Amino acid sequence: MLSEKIQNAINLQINAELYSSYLYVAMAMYFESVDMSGAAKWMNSQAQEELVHADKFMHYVNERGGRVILEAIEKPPVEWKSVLDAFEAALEHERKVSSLINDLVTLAREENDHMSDNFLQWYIAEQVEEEASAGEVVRKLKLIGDSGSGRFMIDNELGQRVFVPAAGSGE
Ligand code: OFO
Repeated sequence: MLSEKIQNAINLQINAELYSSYLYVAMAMYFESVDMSGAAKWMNSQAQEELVHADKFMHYVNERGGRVILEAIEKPPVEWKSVLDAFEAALEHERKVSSLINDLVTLAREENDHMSDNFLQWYIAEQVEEEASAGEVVRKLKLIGDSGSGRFMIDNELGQRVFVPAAGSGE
């Protein structure tokens, strides 16, 4: 059985994951508005991953005899200054999520909840990838600068991304 403290904290994290998805859909729509359909596809895949993150937490709460409580999801921004600006915001957001996951692990340890601690390790590993993949796009976008052909090429590359649920997700 989950303690109320852990249950409440995970419910907040479910909201954060759903917001991540909402934010990335908003970014994908911005990319479409500036004719970057590859970047939009990349970000839509990211948005789907976030739904998997939320879903995995929801299943866990239920498995441990807790109750999922869904709160309102905050409205994401509509516009960014540039594609680079949006990806930098995505990277910043992932860093924030990593810190939230770290706090959850700390709480699980304080509560002596080894099951939650073990469960959360999947997210710890996932955040390493999440930060790395957003960071890689930021670096590439900085390299191409204002180059139109560079922008065309990176959009093509980003458009290759296909959503594949990570191993162990959706349990
Ligand atoms: Fe992007 O990792 Fe979940 O929120």
